[in-house]
Amino acid sequence: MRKENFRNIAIIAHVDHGKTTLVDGLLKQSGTFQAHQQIEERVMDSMDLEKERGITITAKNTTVSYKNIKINIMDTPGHADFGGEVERSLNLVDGALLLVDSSEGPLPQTRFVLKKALDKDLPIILVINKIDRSDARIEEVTNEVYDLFIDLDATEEQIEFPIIYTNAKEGTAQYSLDESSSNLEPLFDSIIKEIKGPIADDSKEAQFLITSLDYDSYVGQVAIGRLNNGRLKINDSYSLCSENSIERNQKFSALYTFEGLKRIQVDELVAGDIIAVAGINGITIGDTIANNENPVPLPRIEVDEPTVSMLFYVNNSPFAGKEGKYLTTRHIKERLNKEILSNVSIQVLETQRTDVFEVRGRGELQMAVLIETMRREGYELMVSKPRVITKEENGKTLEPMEKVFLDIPEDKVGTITEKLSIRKGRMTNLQNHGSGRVNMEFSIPSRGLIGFRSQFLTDTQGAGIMNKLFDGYAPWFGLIPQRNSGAIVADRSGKVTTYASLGMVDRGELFLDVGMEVYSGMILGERNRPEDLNVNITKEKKLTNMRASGSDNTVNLRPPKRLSLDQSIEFIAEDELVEITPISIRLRKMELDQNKRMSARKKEKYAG
Ligand SMILES: Nc1nc2c(ncn2[C@@H]2O[C@H](COP(=O)(O)OP(=O)(O)OP(=O)(O)O)[C@@H](O)[C@H]2O)c(=O)[nH]1
Ligand SMILES: [Mg+2]
Repeated sequence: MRKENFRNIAIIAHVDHGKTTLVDGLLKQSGTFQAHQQIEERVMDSMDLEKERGITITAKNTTVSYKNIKINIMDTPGHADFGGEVERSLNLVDGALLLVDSSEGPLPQTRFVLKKALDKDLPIILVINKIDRSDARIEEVTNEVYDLFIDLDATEEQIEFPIIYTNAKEGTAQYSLDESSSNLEPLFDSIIKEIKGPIADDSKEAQFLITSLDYDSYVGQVAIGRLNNGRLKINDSYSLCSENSIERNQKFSALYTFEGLKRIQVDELVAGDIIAVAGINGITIGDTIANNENPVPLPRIEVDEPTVSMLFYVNNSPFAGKEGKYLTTRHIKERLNKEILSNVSIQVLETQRTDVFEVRGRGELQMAVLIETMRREGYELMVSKPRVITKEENGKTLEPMEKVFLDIPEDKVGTITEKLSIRKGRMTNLQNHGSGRVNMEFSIPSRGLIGFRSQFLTDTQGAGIMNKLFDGYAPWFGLIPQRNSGAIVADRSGKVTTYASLGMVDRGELFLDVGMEVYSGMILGERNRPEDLNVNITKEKKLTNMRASGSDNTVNLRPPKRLSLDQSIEFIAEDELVEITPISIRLRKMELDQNKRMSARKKEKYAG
């Protein structure tokens, strides 16, 4: 039975193609807000980190009403590291809007999300967005999308997708390019016409698949998902079907349906809707809430496996505990366990050491977001350099591969090709459009890309665009040289002095301001040569050494290069750690003792 008074859709695209902006328009034009209400841009990007980084990190649902039909919309992230969010969102919907930027065309993540949608046999509406761009190439981009469908083995039915042209920023949509439009009605109408209502039956036994978890300070944990069948009533009892067990006689403390950005409390929910419930403890994403007597769980949500891993250490640096609230093994363990309840693409493994946890995810950005979230919550921890997750097959070690797509200025081709080939990248395509920019494609072990982004941005002076796509596994490529510079390391604790910093001007680049406290073994900067350099950065100028007065002032101290969390994670080598507290980000050697580091190096040399 189809419920024609509902539509459940997802908006999917490559990063920045305008999904969240389009949702703003849909919300505004469906009368969700009051006339005088001030609405911020990209209102669905509600997390602080989403606002700061200008990207969507978690998929979120909202609801609009059009011609008496309730449209539930999932806004999904476009960055590859958050692909798991797209995968889980597609479980909730009966169709998808595939957004494509009118100039950029389909990019790697367009391919990833479209493949996932086609695998689920979802009908697609192609939305060519940003038609106002002066460099729009709408016809070509449309053809590229057809090619992509064919390349992904879409069925004939799937390929006959409708096309809508939008300017999400202005909130306009049109059926063809030679008409004008002042609103999104053509898009609303296409959603109603092309995407069918959910197949759901109120009279069947209840089945509610949990696809996301939220926390509310009044009611505690809130579970969100689609009520696939049956009704949920506030006074009835239900079963919670977890991965390995079924708990009966569960009662809700509240039931909710969605309206705009709000949750509305109700006493009863109907099948086909996207809903939320509170009051049931111990829920994990993928669980089903079902009939009490005769529970039938739905298939659990499956997402692609993680590809990178990082070790999270309890902070044992000399400054541990000075700045954070939570730092013990128990704190870190509890926090990570909480994360996996609500984040489908992260895994946490114990290690041989009780104070070290292995965290697995889809990429460095996803890891950085988790770490940044933790530090803002008051945690202190240390993390290692990200590593790729290998597989064993027929006694051979395989490592994850990536396709990298670059769009760079012509004169950078040489530098970038050289840098990528050192990292075992192989060029598979090169197109020079004669516009001064060149498109290149490389096949490269994922390992070779760890820490490459900042290098790439420096080499292209910020004018390069890099996208990547997971591309299966290949036999281990052997040693890939990483950072080829050494670190400047503090040989004692104390405060950074101007005098000592001036002495470093020819040695490399410092990361710390004068006056900052350091400890022995802490990394102060990047050396301009291989091999680490241990220095006394706390040295004061001896009065007896004073030459002509004011000689200090003639040499200007360069401002230090303060590394962000992402840059710090990219920078560190295998034997180094990033120490993170709510206030500071410090880099350090794993082994703080200089003598022990020296003897380890010697041993390595003899062994090698
Ligand atoms: N010119 C123009 N800019 C647009 C349009 N739609 C969105 N943008 C801009 O594109 C940028 C990205 O928009 P978002 O809505 O955040 O894109 P997104 O697809 O949600 O990005 P992620 O969620 O991070 O994948 C913003 O600066 C928008 O203002 C459009 O139709 N025309
Ligand atoms: Mg977004």
